[in-house]
Amino acid sequence: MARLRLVKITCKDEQDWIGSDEPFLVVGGQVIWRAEGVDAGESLNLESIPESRFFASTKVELYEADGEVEEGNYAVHDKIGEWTVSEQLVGKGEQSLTFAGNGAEYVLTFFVFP
Ligand SMILES: [Ca+2]
Ligand SMILES: [Ca+2]
Repeated sequence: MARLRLVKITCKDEQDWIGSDEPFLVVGGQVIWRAEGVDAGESLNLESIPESRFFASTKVELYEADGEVEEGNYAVHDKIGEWTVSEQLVGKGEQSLTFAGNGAEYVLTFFVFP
């Protein structure tokens, strides 16, 4: 068992060409965070999100919403990227992953605790 604790997400490049982004994060198939009005250069604090517990590994996906977000039906939105986070990162300190796709780039910072 491991715990994924998110720290922050930074938008380096927006996905939407006009206006701001509405990014959302999916961990283990569930939306755990979403935001509106995100612009390039912004960094958002994620420390209030409850930790996600997982065995062995969990999938972390980042999308940019165009319209309503329906649980389990994420493919209609713009996928920025996905990573698999494994328990091997336990005790390795603060980690960051870059999600880049569909013209966007975001960096997610997190810890994996035992
Ligand atoms: Ca979009
Ligand atoms: Ca959008």
